[in-house]
Amino acid sequence: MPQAPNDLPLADKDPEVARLVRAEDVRQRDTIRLIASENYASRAVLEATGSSLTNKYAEGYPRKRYYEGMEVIDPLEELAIERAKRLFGAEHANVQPYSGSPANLATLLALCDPGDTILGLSLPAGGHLTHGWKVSATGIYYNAVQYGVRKDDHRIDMDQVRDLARTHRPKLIWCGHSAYPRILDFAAFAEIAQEVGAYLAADIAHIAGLVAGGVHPDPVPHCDVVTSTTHKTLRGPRGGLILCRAEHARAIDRAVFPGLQGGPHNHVTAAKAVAFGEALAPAFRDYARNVVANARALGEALVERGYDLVTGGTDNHLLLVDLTKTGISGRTAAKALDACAIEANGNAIPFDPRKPFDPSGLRVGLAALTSRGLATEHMTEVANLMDEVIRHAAAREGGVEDDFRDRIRGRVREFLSPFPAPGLPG
Ligand code: DSN
Repeated sequence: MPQAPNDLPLADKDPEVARLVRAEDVRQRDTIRLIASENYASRAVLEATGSSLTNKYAEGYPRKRYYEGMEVIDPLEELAIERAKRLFGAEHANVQPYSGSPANLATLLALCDPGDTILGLSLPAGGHLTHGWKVSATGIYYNAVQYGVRKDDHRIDMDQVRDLARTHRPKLIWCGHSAYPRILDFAAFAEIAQEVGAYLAADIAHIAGLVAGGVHPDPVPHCDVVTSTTHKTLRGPRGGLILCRAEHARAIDRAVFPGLQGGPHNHVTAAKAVAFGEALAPAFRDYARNVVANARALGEALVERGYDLVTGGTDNHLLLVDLTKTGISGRTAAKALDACAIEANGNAIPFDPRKPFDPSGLRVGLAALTSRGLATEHMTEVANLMDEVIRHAAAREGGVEDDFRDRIRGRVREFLSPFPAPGLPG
């Protein structure tokens, strides 16, 4: 058969990009990846993401499109919707959001008018930009009021949520977070929302895999809308998802398209369907349980080595380490760890006296390492490696000596070698 034009493999067509992609494969393989919002998607998810579906336009919804050629795209999107509804027990699912931030903006577009009051967890307390933080569109176009955590135990202050809701009568209340290590009490949020006549929206981007795996309380029965990304603990492709009650289905669908987005990313829709299928399998429940067990075990190992954890520990997949006592910031620690092939991010802690770009905390998540098969007994070595690097950097004003860096990188490579990284070439 003659070869189609433009049909060369990446390595031949564009060796420069191919080299960088391969370098990232190797980096992900040889790094202790602890960024709480990241994971390793399966080979099947990566394959669907890299498929011919990227070539197709499909503005609209199944059976109501503005384009032809939908005999594959329609059943595919229907399959993704059906699996998402089954996975979360939701009345309606929209699988088209490009990611979590557009999903949150679509929720506001669907349920609020510009200028309406919304109430969400503030960014410095562990919330997300899109829950009304001042520099986000959600804080610019809406009258955003923010709740926080208690000063003494750094847990969400439900009394403050209730007081603010009574005073400001928000149209919508957000619950959800990007850096909060404890379980959310969706029933308590729902009670407050009901009392003040607000919609309740949960952003479960970080914990979707834990909810699907049955190790975090379920927001769906309590919320009008539930938004998520699909690529964090849920372990799918980079993308977003909205679940809602049937009464909001039309408003949500119209907000996503044509309100906010154009054509859905069909290759990502296919990969979402694959990920939802994976999460419906019994093995995913074990995965979710192991993520939480690993986070607890790493937290305990760090506490044994003298570290302070915000709230004292964790109920979910992440830890927020307060590095104040070490004398270096979270950002400096993250940079030193990164030099040594241990990847985490600097993160504000509640009431942080430092600036957001150079905060006091280090956020650490266990979703990715658990996907490689690491278990609680391996967390001692993860804690040892982290501790050695942080102490080394703290003694050198953040600096990392070359021979120390090379030694730790070698240890990390050896430590990870029995745990192949899913989806990556060896
Ligand atoms: N940036 C994501 C995270 O790291 O939590 C949230 O948007």
